[in-house]
Amino acid sequence: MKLAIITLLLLLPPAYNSKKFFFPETSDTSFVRLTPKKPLNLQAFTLCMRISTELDNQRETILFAYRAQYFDELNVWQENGKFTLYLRSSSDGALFSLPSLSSVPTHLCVTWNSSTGATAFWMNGNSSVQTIYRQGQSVNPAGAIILGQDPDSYLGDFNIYQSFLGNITDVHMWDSVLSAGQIEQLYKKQNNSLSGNVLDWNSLVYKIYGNVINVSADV
Ligand SMILES: *[C@@H]1O[C@H](CO)[C@@H](O)[C@H](O)[C@H]1NC(C)=O
Ligand SMILES: *[C@@H]1O[C@H](CO)[C@@H](O)[C@H](O)[C@H]1NC(C)=O
Ligand SMILES: *[C@@H]1O[C@H](CO)[C@@H](O)[C@H](O)[C@H]1NC(C)=O
Ligand SMILES: *[C@@H]1O[C@H](CO)[C@@H](O)[C@H](O)[C@H]1NC(C)=O
Ligand SMILES: *[C@@H]1O[C@H](CO)[C@@H](O)[C@H](O)[C@H]1NC(C)=O
Ligand SMILES: [Ca+2]
Repeated sequence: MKLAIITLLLLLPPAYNSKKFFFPETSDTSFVRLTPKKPLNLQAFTLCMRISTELDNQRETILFAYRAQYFDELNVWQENGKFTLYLRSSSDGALFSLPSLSSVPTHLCVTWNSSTGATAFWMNGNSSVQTIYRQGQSVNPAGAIILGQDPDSYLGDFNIYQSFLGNITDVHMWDSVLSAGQIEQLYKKQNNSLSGNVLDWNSLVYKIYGNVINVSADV
């Protein structure tokens, strides 16, 4: 019996990296900087993460910020009851009406393809409507990726009223648009080999600034 259990344990695939980033308070100082596996020189992307928060959906809440010296290159928000993607802009975004984030973890993805401009949000494996946004544009390298704060300058000028509070895990980013089936597999944690080629949660390189706790537990 014991041997059978040990054998079973040995045969199991390596466990997912189950840590999460816990942002225990709103602040204008705490954040996590992520180092991508390759520069964000993107003509398309899929960005996914699992998020839980008790923040009100009307509040401007930054979910992902990638900023270069002079521009917000790629920002994702929950604000005014909507989800928004901004590419090279802080004011002209693509807006999506979707159920709000809550204390129950939500699997959220954003997909964008420059050649068509097709943009969509995916919530728990379900796609939003598609809109056309920033067709022909690209995302430029030489920025910094931040979770927890919206930088109004390079790595600075944070605003406590836009900061994130709650938990973020399973952050992955690809330089391509994943299929609906792949996004569903990610949501259901079905496929261990679906790891981002720009950001890979299973081998994430990051640095914590301030009061963010990397909790080793399932969300
Ligand atoms: C975030 O994680 C912490 C630590 O596990 C937990 O105490 C807290 O309730 C979580 N908050 C949300 C909104 O998920
Ligand atoms: C939306 O997601 C739910 C839960 O995963 C699933 O049962 C349902 O079939 C999905 N709907 C569509 C239109 O994909
Ligand atoms: C973008 O969309 C075009 C047209 O549908 C498709 O040919 C191309 O493969 C897509 N690019 C990516 C990176 O998914
Ligand atoms: C898991 O993902 C990999 C990489 O995308 C893919 O090649 C493989 O077919 C997937 N496996 C299943 C069972 O869907
Ligand atoms: C959390 O961060 C500390 C310090 O960087 C590190 O030693 C520890 O391994 C991390 N824990 C997890 C679960 O990643
Ligand atoms: Ca701001």
